[in-house]
Amino acid sequence: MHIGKTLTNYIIETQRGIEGATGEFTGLLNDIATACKKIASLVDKGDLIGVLGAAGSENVQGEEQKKMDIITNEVFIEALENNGHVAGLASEEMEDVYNLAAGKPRGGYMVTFDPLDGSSNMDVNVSVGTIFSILKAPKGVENPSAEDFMQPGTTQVAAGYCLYGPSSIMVITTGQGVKMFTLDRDMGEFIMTRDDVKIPEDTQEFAINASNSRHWEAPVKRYIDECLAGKEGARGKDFNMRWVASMVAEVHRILTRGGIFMYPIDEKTRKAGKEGKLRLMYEANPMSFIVEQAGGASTTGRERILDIQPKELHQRVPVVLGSKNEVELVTRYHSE
Ligand code: AHM
Ligand code: MG
Repeated sequence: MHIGKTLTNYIIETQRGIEGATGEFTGLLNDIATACKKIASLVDKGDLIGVLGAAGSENVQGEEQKKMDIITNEVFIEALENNGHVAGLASEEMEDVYNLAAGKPRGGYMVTFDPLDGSSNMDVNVSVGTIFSILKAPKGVENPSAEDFMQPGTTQVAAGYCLYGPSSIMVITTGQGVKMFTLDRDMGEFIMTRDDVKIPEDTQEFAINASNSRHWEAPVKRYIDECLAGKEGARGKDFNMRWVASMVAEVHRILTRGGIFMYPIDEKTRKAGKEGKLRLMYEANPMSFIVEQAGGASTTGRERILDIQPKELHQRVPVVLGSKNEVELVTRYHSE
């Protein structure tokens, strides 16, 4: 039987093509894959091992933490902090940068991550995911500060997510297209199942949380109204709608069959003094890198997300991503 290329094989091959590569990056991606396999197993066992439900605490952003938010954050740290591949970590679940304990070996990379995105879906047995972004640590820095993480998305060395759904699927970009690997649980390996993933440029499917519609800004309202008007309206075609409330699942659907995903800024968010719902450093940037590498587009509605100069670790941004022609249309409506 043909096994297919493992994630490990793929990473080693990729590294061979990079002059001066030391194996540190290969090691780091392997550490991340190990963390994701562990999380896949925990997600799978769910209630059997008592990991569902609230933890009774809040994260730095004042959001209720699920037990799994805390557990998966620990899994990620443990998998990454001992092998000398990273200089520091930052996560949705931790207020400050996580510096390694004195004496632990340091590496040249920094990782930002959301260990369990869409975690409110855990309790209802709907898909969740892990998102990560890999940056280079500034030369010679052993204990990076938040300031050292303030690099625009264009500087990401790699980004990816692991979707825990009917299958667990790891999606990775190192800036040379997008690859998908499906976890074979019997082998304990991620196996490449799609090479060079491309998002169709056009779509008839949109995803937005419509319960916020009364707060939307005019360009968003215009775009969605036109989708809803269907064949008889300005767009001349019918649209379908989806909302999973798990960004990883939405982006995965878009990579698979196209679509547009929007979590725009609205009046309510503005009044609350926030710049959006999703976080730049460990949600919007890695997903934008993946989507652009797959031929899609990603903006705030007003500017390309990857060009944003970050100001803080937990900065929020509006997100409009997916099929190129639709994202460009929404962005044009914002400029008009
Ligand atoms: P989280 O990181 O706290 O899980 O929040 C991010 C999630 C995204 O995955 C999803 O797109 C969005 O929040 C859903 O928000 P809403 O509950 O407003 O529909
Ligand atoms: Mg999240």
